[in-house]
Amino acid sequence: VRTRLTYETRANLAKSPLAKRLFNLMANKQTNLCLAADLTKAADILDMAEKCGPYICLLKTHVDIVEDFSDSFISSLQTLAKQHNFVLMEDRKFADIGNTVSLQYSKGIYKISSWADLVTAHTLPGRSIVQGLKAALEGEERGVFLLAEMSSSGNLIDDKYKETSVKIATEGGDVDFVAGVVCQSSNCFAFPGLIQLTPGVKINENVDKLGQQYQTPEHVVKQLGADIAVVGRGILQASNPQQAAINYRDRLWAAYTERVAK
Ligand code: 5FU
Repeated sequence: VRTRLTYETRANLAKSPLAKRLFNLMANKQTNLCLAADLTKAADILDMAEKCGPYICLLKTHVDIVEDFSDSFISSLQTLAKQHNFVLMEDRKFADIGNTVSLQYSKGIYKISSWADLVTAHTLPGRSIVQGLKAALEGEERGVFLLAEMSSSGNLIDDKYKETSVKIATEGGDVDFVAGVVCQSSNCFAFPGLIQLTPGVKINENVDKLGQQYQTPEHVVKQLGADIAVVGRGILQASNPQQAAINYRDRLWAAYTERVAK
């Protein structure tokens, strides 16, 4: 079972160079925490990246919520990513035809492919979404996480959609571009070379007012099979975000070490 294997072992099984890099980074840095930096001012995101950087493997953005986006914001974020050794993911959730996602990925104001190591995409349009994203690249080392499940209550994803999404992630000529799967369950996929990214993680709450459903760090890692847990408001809205990041990091890492020791 993939969840019993260590991140080091799984790095060697990964087909995506980005998955390999991220698995190794997690093992070396001893963190499986992703910060969802959902803030609307560039300076606030950079401040949070600075404070939480030492404790995260991945920093996830929604760049289209940033009110003062600029190229210098991106270069500062990249500097922090280098300095503190974390990977950048733009949670764009691409969902259109290949030609359109190719343009959305590389053009416009954000030029996502020029800086985001990883992006997310829905599988709704089919396999061509992976091909479309890949077509935008000019030799950069990049990867995509495909959504096979969502954390929101009442989402329309059923078992068939989930299975087919995993097929897109694991079969065909573009699997070296797929670094992982965004999902909520340990039986979602079997291939140990892919990374399971699981959002909807919070220590105290169960839900928010807009459909988000939360589980504890221990539950997502030990029961739901998360390799990386995404935490946003659990850290961002804490009275001391840095201390909260340390706390989440410690609990998530302990859950992982227990999971692989069994
Ligand atoms: F694909 C998904 C999903 O199914 N649920 C999510 O919550 C992505 N997310 C993202 O994780 C969402 O867009 C937020 O950026 C983050 C969760 O933030 P929270 O503040 O921890 O609820």
